[in-house]
Amino acid sequence: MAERPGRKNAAVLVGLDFGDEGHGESLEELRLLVESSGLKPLALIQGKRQRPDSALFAGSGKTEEVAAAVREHGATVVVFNHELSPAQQRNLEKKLECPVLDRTGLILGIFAQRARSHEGKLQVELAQLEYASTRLVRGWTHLERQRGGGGFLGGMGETQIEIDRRLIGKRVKLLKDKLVQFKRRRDVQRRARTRGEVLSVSLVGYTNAGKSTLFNMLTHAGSYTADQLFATLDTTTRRMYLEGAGNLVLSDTVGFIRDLPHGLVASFRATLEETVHADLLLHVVDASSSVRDSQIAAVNAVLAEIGADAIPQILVWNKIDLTPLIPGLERNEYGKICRVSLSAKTGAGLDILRTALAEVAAAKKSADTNRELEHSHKDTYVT
Ligand SMILES: Nc1nc2c(ncn2[C@@H]2O[C@H](COP(=O)(O)OP(=O)(O)OP(=O)(O)O)[C@@H](O)[C@H]2O)c(=O)[nH]1
Ligand SMILES: [Mg+2]
Repeated sequence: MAERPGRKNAAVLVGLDFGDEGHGESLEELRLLVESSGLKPLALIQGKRQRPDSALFAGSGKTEEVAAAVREHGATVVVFNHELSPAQQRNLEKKLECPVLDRTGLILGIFAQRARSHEGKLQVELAQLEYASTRLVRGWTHLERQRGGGGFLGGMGETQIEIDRRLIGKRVKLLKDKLVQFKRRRDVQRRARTRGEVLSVSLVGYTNAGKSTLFNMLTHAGSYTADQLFATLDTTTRRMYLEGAGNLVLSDTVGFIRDLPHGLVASFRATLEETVHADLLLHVVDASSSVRDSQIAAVNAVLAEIGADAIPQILVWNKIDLTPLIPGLERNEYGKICRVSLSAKTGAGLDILRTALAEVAAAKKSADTNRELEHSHKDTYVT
């Protein structure tokens, strides 16, 4: 399809209300996602429906409205806040005469722009290929161009629309093999790193919750922080010394989001290994968000998906400087620390978190010592 003359990266957004809770917030999230991808949201078309239209998702009247907005704003792409079937996407592109992105395509595009490490790039490429194998992906071309092309999908669009499935299959296998090698190397590194360390802690949480800001405050490292979604893609691990507890290993990881594309979770499993092997998760929450609870639930759902739901968790209510909350610590009925409230930005409450980490480290140390003692008793008994 020839590119229509229009304003560069101008996007028309479409968000339909199917009666789901948090619809308004999900539109705000869509706007942030679109901005994070480098597109300019110029108009938002809304509507109410019982269920998606099988051919066009939005129904023909609404699709006309979208087409009018595309013409009016000279948009070069339309972004749906939903999952579209390959057929719906194709039909819409034909009707609207411009590329159409769905939510998964949008998130994949952002990930492609952000991936820095070799492993991260392979993981994104794998997810993109698995997504692409079912559909046309013209809408990505704007992202590819920004990224400067490159990679298997570089410049994908008009010429490569008909990608040979066999080729995709081969490439997918190659990528998976390479990722297995990375995983082995990572396992060895982790074992070496955690030897002698007291506690390994992984920061997890919804995207933009403030994980990297907190990571930097705790470790004095220079992790990239930004008011955009998915600022961090690669896991960064640092050692930090904690008074009274010794060395901890702290990891900053990719943020989660509601309905994170399944393929993406699967291909990021390697990066998330640090999380799966952690002794403790610090689940960072933007306490100032009106959808804080659903974000917590979305993060827990992804944790379950990667098999990290049984790891002890402390909720970190961050950004309390934007709320009436004050720094503090809460325990559950068993006396275990379950929540710390702080502001990673102002530093208020950080000392409380450090104390909490020291307490967990001390508890683990004494549990480890007891286990060793038990083992040595057993050895004595056997010999
Ligand atoms: N007001 C306020 N802003 C904060 C606080 N902590 C982080 N931020 C801001 O929130 C935004 C996101 O912070 P990051 O640390 O990049 O968030 P993240 O969780 O690492 O995000 P991703 O890597 O995108 O998943 C940045 O603009 C931070 O400056 C806080 O305690 N208070
Ligand atoms: Mg981050």
